[in-house]
Amino acid sequence: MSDQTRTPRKASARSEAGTRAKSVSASETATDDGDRLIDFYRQMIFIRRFEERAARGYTQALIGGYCHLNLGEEAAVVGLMAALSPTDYLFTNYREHGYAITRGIDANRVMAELYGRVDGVSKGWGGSMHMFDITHRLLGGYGIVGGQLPLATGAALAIDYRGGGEIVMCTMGDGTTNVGAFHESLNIAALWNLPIVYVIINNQLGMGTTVEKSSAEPELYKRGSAYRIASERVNGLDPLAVADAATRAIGSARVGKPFLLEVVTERLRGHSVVDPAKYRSAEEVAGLKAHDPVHTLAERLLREGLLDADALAKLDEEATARSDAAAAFAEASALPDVSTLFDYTYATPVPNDSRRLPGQPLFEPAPMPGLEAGE
Ligand SMILES: Cc1ncc(C[n+]2csc(CCOP(=O)(O)OP(=O)(O)O)c2C)c(N)n1
Ligand SMILES: [Mg+2]
Repeated sequence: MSDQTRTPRKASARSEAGTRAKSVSASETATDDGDRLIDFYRQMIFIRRFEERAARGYTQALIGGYCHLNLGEEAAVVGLMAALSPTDYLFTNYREHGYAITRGIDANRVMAELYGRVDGVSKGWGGSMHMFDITHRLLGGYGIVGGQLPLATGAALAIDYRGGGEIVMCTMGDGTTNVGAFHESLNIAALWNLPIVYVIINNQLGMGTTVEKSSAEPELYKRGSAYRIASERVNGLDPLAVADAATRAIGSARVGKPFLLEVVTERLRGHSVVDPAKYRSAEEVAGLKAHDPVHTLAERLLREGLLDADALAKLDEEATARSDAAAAFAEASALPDVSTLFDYTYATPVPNDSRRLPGQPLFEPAPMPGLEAGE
């Protein structure tokens, strides 16, 4: 496919979608910001309580496998999701529970997936890292660091090919910017003017390794310049700032200019629920708590008179009740039947695909030369 055949179709389809942004006066903006902040808080406190409930389910051995939480990243999650249209596509890494919920997937089904039950988003076969829901255009949940990038880039190419007005948002961690697929994907997206926003969720750690120890250029957004991709760094503890930056980034992608957005945030706990994070000092942990985005936003709502203490407590109670209800729903859901283990592995049949069930031998025992059956 040549540039001549692709460019005109893309330009017309996207410029139309890009004009959807509402223009507002300064006074409307102040009121809108208050409403948006309350709404963000409602979503953030829910992610917080949901993730804490998930951690509890893990220690009760009701959740197995890997489990990575969005604790500390709530403002980043809700700000990004607020900017995305329902028809846009989302790819994330394995730290995706908050994205799934905020995208609109029923929290009961998200929790049921963590519990590995049939009512889960991925029918219980995906678990924490592999949520997938085509209705909400969440195209995964990926456990391989950087695995989502080439796929997301391919989805953006598919949109471009069809001439649609949607965009792809692809989130990743800071550690992922050192994987080859990051560079290959950004290069191709820039060359082919793909409608994609790459978002680096910089929680300042890849497992136990800091950005400074792993990245020669720790200001990660600057990596866009190597591919002539516009980029920006934003405070990921402020949901309004994230939403506004994401809106700009998405506007750019809609007109065929890929964007790299770095959202600087923090990870309140270990890499996954089983990591005690002993590599962090007590002072560092205390500092994290002081910047906790959920508490900071609650204080702001109080200070600006947008909510009083009772209203804040009520939102917290609602979030806890919804999380407990999700856990009860998950526990009541059945475990999938083992005969369905391979039903959703591939969309189409694959030659020589092994269908070995747990407990079955790896290979059929080969007949011993010279020995006939029964000898
Ligand atoms: C290709 C590959 N290499 C290594 C791992 C093991 N691993 C899992 S998460 C992780 C760190 C990734 O850090 P980052 O991209 O910052 O994401 P975060 O966990 O902070 O969200 C590593 C090395 C993996 N899953 N895949
Ligand atoms: Mg990280």
